[in-house]
Amino acid sequence: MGKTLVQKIFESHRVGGSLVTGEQIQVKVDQVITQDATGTMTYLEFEAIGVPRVKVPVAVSYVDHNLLQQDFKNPDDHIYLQTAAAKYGAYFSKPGNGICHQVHLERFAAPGAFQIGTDSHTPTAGGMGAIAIGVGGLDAATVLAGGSFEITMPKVVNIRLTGELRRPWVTAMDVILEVLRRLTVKGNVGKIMEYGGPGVRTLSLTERATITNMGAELGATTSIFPSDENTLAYLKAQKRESVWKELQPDPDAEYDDVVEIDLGSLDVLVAQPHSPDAVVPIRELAGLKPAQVCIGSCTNSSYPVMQSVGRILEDRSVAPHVSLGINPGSKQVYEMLARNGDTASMIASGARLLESGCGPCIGMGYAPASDSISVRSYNRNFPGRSGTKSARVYLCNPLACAVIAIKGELCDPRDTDITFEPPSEPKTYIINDNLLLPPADDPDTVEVIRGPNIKTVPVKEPLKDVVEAPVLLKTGDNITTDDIMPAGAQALPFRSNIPELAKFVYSRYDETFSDRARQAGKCFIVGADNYGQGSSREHAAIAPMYLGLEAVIVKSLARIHRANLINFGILPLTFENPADYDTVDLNDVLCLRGLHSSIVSGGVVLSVENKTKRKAFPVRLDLTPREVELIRSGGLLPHTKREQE
Ligand code: MIC
Ligand code: SF4
Repeated sequence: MGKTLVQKIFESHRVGGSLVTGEQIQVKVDQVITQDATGTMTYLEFEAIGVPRVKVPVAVSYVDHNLLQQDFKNPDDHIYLQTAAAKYGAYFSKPGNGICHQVHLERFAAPGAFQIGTDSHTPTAGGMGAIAIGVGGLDAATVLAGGSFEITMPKVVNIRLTGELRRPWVTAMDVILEVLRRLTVKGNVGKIMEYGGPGVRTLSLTERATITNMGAELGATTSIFPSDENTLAYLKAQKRESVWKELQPDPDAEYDDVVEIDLGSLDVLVAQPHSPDAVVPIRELAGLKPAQVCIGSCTNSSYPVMQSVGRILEDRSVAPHVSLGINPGSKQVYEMLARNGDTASMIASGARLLESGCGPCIGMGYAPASDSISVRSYNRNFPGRSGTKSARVYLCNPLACAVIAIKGELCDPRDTDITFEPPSEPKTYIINDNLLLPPADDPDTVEVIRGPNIKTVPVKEPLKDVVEAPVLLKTGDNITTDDIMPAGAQALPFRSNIPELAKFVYSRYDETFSDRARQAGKCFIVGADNYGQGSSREHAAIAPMYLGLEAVIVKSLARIHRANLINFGILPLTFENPADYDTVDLNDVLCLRGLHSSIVSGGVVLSVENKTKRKAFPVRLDLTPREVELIRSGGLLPHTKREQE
């Protein structure tokens, strides 16, 4: 039987386990990326493991999320990361160099590579033909320290593309919005989306990266494209053709599922508040008036996209009631736009040019006004993520965003009088890596500098035999890690200070949670489907663990959050009978007994006693042998420490 592209790359990196779907596999990792908001914790954990130098061929520590520098906290984190990278053997991408995924695509991503990253949009590099998976910080720290990466071998879904996009106005963003409309944010855990079919060759490398980037919103493990002549053309233009190789699935490869998309049938689409899968044709919402438009983010800020935006804005004006913010994805993109005059067109149109970083995408400044509409070319529109709880965020393609900023209302650009000359793919990119620092040659002379906001990582006690605690929160479906552990300008500076960060846990969702948890000392959270979707931030596990969270009991869990819960010793329980969700109420006292003997690998059913209701209900605990060890130890850090002793 022929092999899928996914199977080929897993096979070439396998160091243990099995390639059979659903079984555990261990792989060696080629590239590890971190960003500042998750990276400080990752490098603190790497230090706690106690290995002197990173043991992967390429590690890159990016700074892109928190660039506000309201006081000493962010710059202290940046200096910690810079000195840690130099000492421990990672490249350091300085603030200003750009968003990790965009820069990584430009300078490091390679076809056939196995990459992990402490950011859920790590799959961007799948556009290059890499397997690139978002993970929690502790999983990355373990790999940096020389460990293999373990994962359940995913299913492979073939997304078969035919036809060609109706350019210029229908873009790669509309492809992924269509995939989200069909497959939704739920039910894709444990799957890799492998793109194929004749439509692939009609998409440029950066268009493919837009699609794999926002594939994160499906909750899938990752997404990948073949590597072909378009991949080569991009790598040549980046003067990196030496890493190119052709990668295709075998013609007789078998997939777990096939989804067909005719690119030629796609319209300009928009995701409505508050979920990336609430997708409709933009024409259905024509006339809605935004107060803000944002163009950029790791999804849509490559040079060809930004150049198109510049051309659309040329000799035109942003509507009086709209504020247009543009954050180009990298210094390379920014410099090229500046040199060819596109930034001048943007500035002249009235756009506000923001730094090259994540910015408004996670509410790091540029928050929209109360109750207003913000239209963004970004990938997430979760409630409150923009920094304004009452704002309503719509997601659509960057060229439509530019037209909307000019017209002052949602519209299909094809229904307007605006035209522009679409640019061709650049033959060469400007290469200037002066913000990308290689690791130090003489690490012994480098001192790692730690500011006062950098605290040690809290560690949980080993698993108790009996856990009794109240339910302090009962949530609905699709809880995001932005609900659990908000980012934004207030909370983000505390990513390396868990005691302070813990005050923000669930603060947007239920502002009493953190205080109630502290008072109770121990607690359970009950949730519904797709609990913990979104970001890779392990802080959504560490900070609740610090507040005494013992277990979540939910209908289903998102992949990265589940791994993070286990890494920090929190039991990820699922209702055996989803209907039991309705029988548990807030403040019910639940009790689990005999955990030491009953937690074994392969799937067990435990009985949860509801002491308040005087009845019991069954829950499932599916753990691999490794995960059983982690849960017993109180998490990965105490486990690793114990193994070293
Ligand atoms: C996001 O888009 O939600 C983030 C902010 O990039 C996160 C990482 C983080 O919380 O630091 C992600 O996607 O993993
Ligand atoms: Fe940054 Fe937004 Fe991309 Fe996350 S989704 S990496 S916050 S630009």
